[in-house]
Amino acid sequence: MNLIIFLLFVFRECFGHGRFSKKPHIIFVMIDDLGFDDLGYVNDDVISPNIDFLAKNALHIENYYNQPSCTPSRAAFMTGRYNIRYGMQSGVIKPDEPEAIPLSETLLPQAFKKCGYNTSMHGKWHLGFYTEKHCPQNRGFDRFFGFYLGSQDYFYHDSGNNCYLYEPNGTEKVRLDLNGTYSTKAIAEDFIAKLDEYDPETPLFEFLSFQEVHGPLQWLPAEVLKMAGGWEGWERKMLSRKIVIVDHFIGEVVKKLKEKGFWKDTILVITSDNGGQTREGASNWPLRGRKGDVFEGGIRSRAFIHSPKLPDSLKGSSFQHVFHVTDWFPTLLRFSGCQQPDSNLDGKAQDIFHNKPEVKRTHLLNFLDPFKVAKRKLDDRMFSVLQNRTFEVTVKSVIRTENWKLITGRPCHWGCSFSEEKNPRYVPDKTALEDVEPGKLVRLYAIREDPMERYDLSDLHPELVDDLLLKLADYYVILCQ
Ligand SMILES: [Ca+2]
Repeated sequence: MNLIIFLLFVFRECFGHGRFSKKPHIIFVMIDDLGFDDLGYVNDDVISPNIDFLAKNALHIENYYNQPSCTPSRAAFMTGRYNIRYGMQSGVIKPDEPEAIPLSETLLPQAFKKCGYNTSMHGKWHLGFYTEKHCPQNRGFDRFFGFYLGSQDYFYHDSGNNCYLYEPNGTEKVRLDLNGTYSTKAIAEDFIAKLDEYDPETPLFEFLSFQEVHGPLQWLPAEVLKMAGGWEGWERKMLSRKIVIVDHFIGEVVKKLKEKGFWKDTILVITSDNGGQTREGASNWPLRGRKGDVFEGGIRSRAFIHSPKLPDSLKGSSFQHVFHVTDWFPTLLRFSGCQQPDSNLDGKAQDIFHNKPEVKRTHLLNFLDPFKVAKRKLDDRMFSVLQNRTFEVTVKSVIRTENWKLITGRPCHWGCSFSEEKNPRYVPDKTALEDVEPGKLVRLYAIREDPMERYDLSDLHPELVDDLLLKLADYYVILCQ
C-alpha cells in the first residue's frame, strides 16, 4: 500500500464516519454565562490566551444554540431532549425546590458509562438534588466534585449547599476545608490532581462545569486584577478578570492532559450554557439581548471543538448548520462509536467533519414555556387557525429552520431595553434599538441574513408564520400529555 492510499484509509477510518478510530477522551468545558463577545479570539478587549490558542486550531460551531438560562440548557445537554418533555423549561432550580431531571431520563454520562468510559464531573450541577438518586454521582458520574446549585459565593460555596465531594467508593463529604478557596481554583485543581489516578488507555468523559463567569462578582487576587483591563465600569472590569482566571485554569488542565498522555486522544469542547448577562458586565455583541432572552444574545453561544485528532483541513474551520445543545448527546456518542440509549432524542447527530447534519432537521424547537405568557392586548394582529390546531401567541417560544426564526410572546426576561449599556459594543447602531417594538407578539427574522434581529418580517410572510405556528401547536400538545 503506498503512502497516499494508506493516509486516505486512515482518514476514512477516523473521520469518514464521523468517528475516531479509538474511543476518545471527551473533556466538555462549560463556562457559565459566557457572553458571545467575551473571549479574546473574537474581542481584542478580552484576555484569554489559552482559549484563544485552542480556538485557533479548532472546529467552530458557528450557529450554536442553547436555552436562555442555566438549568434548562444543562438539562437539554444531559438528556439530548427538549425541556418540555420532562418539565424543566421554566427557569432555574431554587435551593428548596423538589425539582430535578426525572429519573426516567437517561443522562449522557450514563450512556458513556455503558460504553466503557470513566466518567467524572467537576463544578456546577444545577439539575436537582432533592433526593440522593437525583444527584450527579447517581446519574452516571463515577465521581463528582462541585456544587449542586448556582450563584454561590466563590470563596465560601454557600448557596443553599456547600462544595461537595463524592468518590466512587461511596465516600461523601462536604469540603468545609475548602472554605476560603476560590471555586474555580478548587474545581480545576481537583480535576488536575485526579488525572494522576486515571489510566489514559481508558476513555474518560469529564464534564468540567466552571462556576465562572456567572455572578456574583467578587474580589479577585491582586495579581489577577493587574492582568486584565476591560472597559469602563466596575462590572465589566470584574468580568474581564474572571475570564482571565478561567482561561488560566483551562490552560493548566490542558497542560496536565498533555503531561499524563491523555491529550493525543482528547476531544475538548469549550462552550457556554446561555448568553452573557449584560447587567453584570458581559457582552453579546453584535447580538441583541442577554441571558434570559430568546433574542440571539440569550441563546446563541460560542462553541468549538479542539482535538489533536482533527485533520488540518478542519482546523480553524466552521460548522455552519444549526447546532442545538441537545445535539451534543448523539454527536459526542457518535465520535466514540457508542450506542445511543433507547430514549427518543430530540438532538441530532451532527456530521461536523463533513459540515452537514447527519439527519436533516426541518425545524428546531429552540424554546417553549407555557408559563411565560404576555398580555394579549399588546398585539392586535390575528393569526389564523388551521387544521383544527392553534397556538397561543402570547406564550414565549422560539422555533427555527435553517434560515428563519419565529418568536412568540415576550422575548425578553428583564425587559428589552438596551440603552442602559454604556459600551457601544452593546448597541452597534440605533437601528437595533428602533426595531425592538415591545408590543409585538409574533416576530419573524431571516436570521442568517439578519443575525441582529433588526427586521421583523412576520407581516411579509404570513404563510411561513402559519406553518411555524402549527409546528409550535404540535409541540404544545406534548405539554398536555
Ligand atoms: Ca448559565
